[in-house]
Amino acid sequence: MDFKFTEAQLMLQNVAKEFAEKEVLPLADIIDREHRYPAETFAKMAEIGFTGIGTPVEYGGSGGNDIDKAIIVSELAKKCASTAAILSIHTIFAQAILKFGNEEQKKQYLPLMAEGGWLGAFALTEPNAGSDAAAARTTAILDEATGEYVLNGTKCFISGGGKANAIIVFALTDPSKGLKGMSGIIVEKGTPGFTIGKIENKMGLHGSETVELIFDNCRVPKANLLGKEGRGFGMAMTCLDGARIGVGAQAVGIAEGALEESVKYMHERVQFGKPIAALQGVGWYVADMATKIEAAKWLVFYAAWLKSTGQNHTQVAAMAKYNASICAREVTNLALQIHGGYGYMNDYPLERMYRDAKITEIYEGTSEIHKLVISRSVLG
Ligand code: COS
Repeated sequence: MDFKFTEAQLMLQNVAKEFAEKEVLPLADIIDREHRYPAETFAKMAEIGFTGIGTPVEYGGSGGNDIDKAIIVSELAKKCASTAAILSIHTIFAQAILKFGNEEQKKQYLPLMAEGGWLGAFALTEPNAGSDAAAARTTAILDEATGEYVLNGTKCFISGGGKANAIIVFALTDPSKGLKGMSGIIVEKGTPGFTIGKIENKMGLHGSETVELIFDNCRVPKANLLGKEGRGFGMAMTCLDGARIGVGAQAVGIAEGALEESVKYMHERVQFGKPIAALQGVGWYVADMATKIEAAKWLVFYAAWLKSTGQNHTQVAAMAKYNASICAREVTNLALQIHGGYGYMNDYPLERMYRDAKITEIYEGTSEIHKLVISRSVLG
């Protein structure tokens, strides 16, 4: 067993830490208050190679694996959960193309996504198909005459969907077969018949836009089919297994950021004639926070290690995300409590962290879905 990051991973962590401090933190409150997508930060993440993390160098990427990705995402999330989410979700597109795409699709999309000119997204959820993803009803019927899929339906709660240049949309190419008739189709921004609907007004993660996607006789070439027809549901689940590690890393980062803020505050804030760090009761909060974070962190990195070494990671990824998201909620709650009235005001970043933490228990699968995945796996 070896619980140490390699030299290269430690260097990457330092680069990510510096980037988060210098480029991400100054915008964190601004994008939160203005509900604004940080395009300039995304461009800088492209320059530094973060947008190509996990994509092989031969396709324009930076190489690296899921451990590297988790390192970057958690460092970004310490300062700004929105920025971490944008990167994490963007990389799902490339991961799906890498795993299921053909050579033309890899050559066409991976360099664009890795070099950061293009943003990617992933669309599975529908108004009546959230946790029950198999209930999705968007269709993509092949028009044999033109060799195009014709998409009809609505996807909702799609992170980054409004800004994405290309999206993997899961739709029924054979509705009579239910989930066995679902396929992944690549839809590019600007395709006639594809429009952005409602832009959601959310509790947190304001820098990461969440939108509705509307497909109204939207025609895409047959060549945009990802993998084989009818394999879409399994592909979506595989992608979500990876995405859940990303959310886990994001949750760990949010919690670590909240602990850092709390430690700083506890040394500065004087009550009853001494810094509150000297008060045993408050110190116990810190003990709880640090313990929860340590446990959550290593479960996330265990899941990332399983994935990056090609092992089955469905159960551990679900455990890692389930546990880390509880950790993020509980730790940000304690951090806010430590800050007292100041924590409730938006002069301090705690109220943003608290709001941002909550989504980690919901998106890329709710905690209840993870318990379902874990229990099915344990029970056999
Ligand atoms: N990896 C690969 N394939 C998987 C898989 C995984 N992790 N999980 C399930 N599958 C496959 C199964 O093997 C099965 O295929 P076969 O019929 O060929 O055996 C198929 O998918 C159906 O699996 P299952 O019967 O488990 O499907 P359910 O309808 O019971 O749903 C859950 C499974 C609930 C786990 C799924 O719907 C889910 O993850 N829901 C949450 C969705 C979500 O996270 N959304 C977030 C937003 S995405 S924009």
